[in-house]
Amino acid sequence: MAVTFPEGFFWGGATAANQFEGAWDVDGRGPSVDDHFTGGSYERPREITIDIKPDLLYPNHDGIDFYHRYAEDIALFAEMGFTMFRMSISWSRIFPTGMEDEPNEAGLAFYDRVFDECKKHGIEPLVTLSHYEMPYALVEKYNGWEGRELIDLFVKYCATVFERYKDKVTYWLTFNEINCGATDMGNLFETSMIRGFEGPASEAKTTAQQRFQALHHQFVASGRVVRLAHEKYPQFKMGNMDCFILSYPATCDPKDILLNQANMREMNWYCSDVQVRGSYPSYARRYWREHGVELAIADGDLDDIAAGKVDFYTFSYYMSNIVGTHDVEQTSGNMTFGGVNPYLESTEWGWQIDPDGLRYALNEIYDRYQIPLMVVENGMGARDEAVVEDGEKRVHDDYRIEYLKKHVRAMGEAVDDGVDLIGYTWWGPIDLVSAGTGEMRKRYGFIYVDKHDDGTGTYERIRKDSFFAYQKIMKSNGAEG
Ligand code: BGP
Repeated sequence: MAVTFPEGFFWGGATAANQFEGAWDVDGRGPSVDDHFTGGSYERPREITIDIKPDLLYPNHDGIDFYHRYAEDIALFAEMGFTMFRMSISWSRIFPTGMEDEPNEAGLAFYDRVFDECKKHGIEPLVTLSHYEMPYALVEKYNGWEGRELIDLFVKYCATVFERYKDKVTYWLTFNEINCGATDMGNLFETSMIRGFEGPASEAKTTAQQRFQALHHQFVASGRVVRLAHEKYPQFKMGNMDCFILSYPATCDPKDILLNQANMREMNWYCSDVQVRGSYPSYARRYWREHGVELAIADGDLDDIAAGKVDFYTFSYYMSNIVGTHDVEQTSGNMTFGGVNPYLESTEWGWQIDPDGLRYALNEIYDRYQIPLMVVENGMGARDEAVVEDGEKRVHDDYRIEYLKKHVRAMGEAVDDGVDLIGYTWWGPIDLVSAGTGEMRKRYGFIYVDKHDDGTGTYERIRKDSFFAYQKIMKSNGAEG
């Protein structure tokens, strides 16, 4: 039986400003955190530099030049059949240091052009307000989200873009993968607590106290922003965004079951419990105590969190792993995410491919929250090559088509299970710079971009085989997956 997705289901792709816009110092934009991260590679971690040195490669400075090619790219998305386009606004385009009284008009005008182009093609924008970056000046002054001052500055920025784009954007997400900020894994991007640090990003360390305090500030900021949206713009739909890394217990030893429960709470549930339910979960207190965390909670913070419950839940889903108390072999790759599951295959980067896990995750999330869900990132990074055949450039990426189809089928099963799933945006529908490794050769796109890690390339866009596969899926509303 073919899968049936609901009428009006959103199909599309997801991007982030810092990974693809380029034009990092154009039209008044201030440097963001990500401009201080060098490129990296499979073997070499990205580095953080206090000064931006011209002799090092900063791939995000040019990205894939969406800033100048947005019309061509959105036309390609429309040709594929997108009904939704997830993108982020670069905070430092709007407030170059985050602290100005007045916004930068040229930055605001750029997103007007992008939203107008989407509208022209009948594509609904889904806008992330903060995707792995903030004005770098806020890192220098406040050490990123460790500073409580960030709350007001973020609310000011959001109020500005809400008012400006209120007739063009309905769907908003506050923070990308907010939960990564609590773990060691991604705290540098999410919370940007890197003041004064220089060297390999993997060696920059923060304490649990700093991370959970920074997260608290983000929760309050998110709560205030959602409340503002609900009060002033009732047509807006506000969502959270979590990085869902599903874990299974390695064995049926009850100790493994408990360990997995703790892992799932820390990694996947802590943040969404706060943002969906509007309060800290009951297990938080013990967790804070055992990790030496003493949160400074100001008067009114918990009210802001309570008033800021999101309307829909969104997440990224790439992989699953296992956790256990016995010997568990760890996945290998340049970023590892837990134990090896012998039943699954991995990408070259060690990310274990698990479409059934997506169905399982969707059911678990929906059982817990009972609000509409969107998968706003899912995808497969691979080293694609453009080849010339019959005088035309082509990219054959069957592995990506297989990955896509299996995940679409898994979502169809979840819909059939009763999950209220309303959209799917593939990560990196056009090749862009990898967040984790800072390289171009980890490609996710249905559209190839001729840009390479050695700095060469024409930026030409080429349709991959997967472009046509996704087109078919979207055209048939998931039936031809
Ligand atoms: C998510 C991020 C994205 C994106 C994606 C793929 O965690 O939200 O920004 O980059 O992962 O990760 P990577 O680029 O490291 O392959």
